[in-house]
Amino acid sequence: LHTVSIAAATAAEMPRLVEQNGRHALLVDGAPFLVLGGQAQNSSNYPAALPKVWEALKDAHANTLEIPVAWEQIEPREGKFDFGYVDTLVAQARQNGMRLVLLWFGTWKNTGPSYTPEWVKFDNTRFPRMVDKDGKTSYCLSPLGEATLAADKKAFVALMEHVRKIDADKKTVIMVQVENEVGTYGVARDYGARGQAAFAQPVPAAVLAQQPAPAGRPAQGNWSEVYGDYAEQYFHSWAIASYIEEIAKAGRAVYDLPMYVNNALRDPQPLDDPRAPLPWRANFASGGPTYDVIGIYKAAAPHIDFAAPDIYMPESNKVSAILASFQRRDNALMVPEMGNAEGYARYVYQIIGKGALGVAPFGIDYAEYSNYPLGAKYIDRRMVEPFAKIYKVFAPMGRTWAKWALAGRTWGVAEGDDRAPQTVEMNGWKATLSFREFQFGEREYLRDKTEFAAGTEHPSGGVAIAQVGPDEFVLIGQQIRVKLSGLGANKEKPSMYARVEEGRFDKDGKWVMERNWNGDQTDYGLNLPATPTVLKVRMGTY
Ligand code: N0T
Repeated sequence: LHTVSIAAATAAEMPRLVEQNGRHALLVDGAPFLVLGGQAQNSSNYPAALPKVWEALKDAHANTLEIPVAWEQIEPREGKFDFGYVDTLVAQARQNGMRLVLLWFGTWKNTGPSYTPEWVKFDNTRFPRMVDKDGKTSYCLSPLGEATLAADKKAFVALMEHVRKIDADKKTVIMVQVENEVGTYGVARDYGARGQAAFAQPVPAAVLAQQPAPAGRPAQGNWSEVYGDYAEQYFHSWAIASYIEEIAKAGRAVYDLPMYVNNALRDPQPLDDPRAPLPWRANFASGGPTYDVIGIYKAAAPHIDFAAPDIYMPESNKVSAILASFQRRDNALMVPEMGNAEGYARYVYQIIGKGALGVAPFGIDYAEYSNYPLGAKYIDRRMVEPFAKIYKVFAPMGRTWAKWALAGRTWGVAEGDDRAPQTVEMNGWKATLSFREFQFGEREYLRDKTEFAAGTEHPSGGVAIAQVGPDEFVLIGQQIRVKLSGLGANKEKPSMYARVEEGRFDKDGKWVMERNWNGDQTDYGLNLPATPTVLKVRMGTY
C-alpha cells in the first residue's frame, strides 16, 4: 500500500492547459477537469475568515475555491515573508476536498494599489504612480516603475516557491491569477518622463503581428503613428502586459502552474456589429485585458495562458457577446468571476456548454457582506442555492464533461432576456429550445395565450448538451423545452425518440438510469423542470 501511494503521488502531473481544434481543457492530475468554482470575498484571505468560505463552497457543491493571497499579507515588512495563511488555506482545502486558484493581489487590485504593503503604498519616489497629461499624480502605480516590478516579482516568486514546497506532491493549487482587474481608470497611460520616452519608441514587431495598424495607417512606426486614436490604450495595455509577463515568467520558472489575467470589462461589441470598437474615452480601465487588446496581451505576455472576463453585466445579449469575444483558438474561455445573483445562474449552462474551463460566481462566502447591485442581496443559503442545484448535477460528471468539451462535442444555451426560442445546430441534429412552456401541449392549446408556466417570471432556463454518439445526447438543464430534429443527412427523415433516460452520473462518471421518459413526458418535447435534470437521449429515424 505504501509503495502504491508514493507512486500515485509522484505520478501526479502539473496542471496545464491543452488545446485541440480550438477547444481547451485544464488538465489536473493528467486529465481534463471542470472548474465548478466559487470566489471568496476580497477580505476572506485570513484563517479566521475561512470557515464561512468552506461552508458556502460546500453548500454550492463547488470543487474549486478562488481566493486572494495579498502582497501586504505575505510581505508586510520588506524581505520578511509570512506564509502562515497560505499553509492554513492549503491544509483546509485538502480537508474540505477543494482545489485552489490563488489570486495574486499585488501591484494592481481593481487597478489600485490597496493590497500592496505599506512600504510600497506611500513611497512615490521608489514606486512611482502614473502621471496624467497635466502632470498630476494618479492613484495607480505605473507599469513602468522598475523597482515596483522587481519588488512585486520578488514577492510573487517567494509565493510560488512556497506553494511548490508545500503542494508539489498533491497539486491542491491548480492555477494562479496574476494581479486582479488591471488597468487604470481615468488616465489612458503614464505621461511621466518614462512614459513619454517609451511611447515615442517603435511598436514592437510582436505587437504589430497580433494587432496590425488600423486601415489607412502606417504598418509600423511609433505608437501614435501606427494606432492613432487607439495609441494610448494599446501602449498602456502593452506596458501592463509586459510587467505581468515578467512576474508570471519568474513565478513559472520556480513552479509552473497555469496562469491567467482577469478583466473588468468594457462594454462588449454586440454580436451582429462587425465595426471596430471605439477608442478609449475614459469609459473603462485603460490597459486592462479587454477583448479588443487580447492580441497585445498574447504578444507581450506569453507566460499568461488566457485573459478572462469578470461578468457583472446581467443582460443576456451582453453575456453572449462577452463569451464569444473571449473564447478564441488562442484564448481558452474561463469565467473566473460572475455576479452571484440568481439571474446569473442560468449562464452556468451556457458557459460550461460552450466548453469553458470553468466558472466561479463571486462572493460564494457566508461573510456578512454583499456586493449588491453587482450580485445577490442574500448572504446565506439563498444566495448559494441557484448555483448549488446546477453544480450538484455537474459535480460527479465534471471530468467526463470536460473531456467532451475538449473534443468539441458540447453546446450551451441560457434563456435570453427576450424569452425567445433559440436553436443549436449539432452534427446531424438540431435542438430547438423554448422557454416559459407548460410541460403538456402547445401554446395553441391554451385558452389564454398570454399564460405562462409558474416560476418563469424571470429568465432562468438553460441547457448544456453533449453529443456523445451520432444520435445520442446528454442534456443537463432546467426550465426549458428541448426538441430534437434531423439536420444534414437526417434532414428529410422523420425521427422519434428511441430512448429518453432520466438519471445521473455517479462518482465514477458511470450513468445510472432512474427512469425512462415516455408518453406525456416526451410528447411535447423534453420539458426540463425547475430542478436541474440529466437526460440521456437516443434518437432514431425511419
Ligand atoms: C470585482 C469584484 C471584486 C457593469 C466586485 C468588479 C473583485 C473584482 N470587480 O465585487 O472587487 O475582486 O475583481 C468590478 C465591476 C465594476 C462595475 C461594472 C458594472
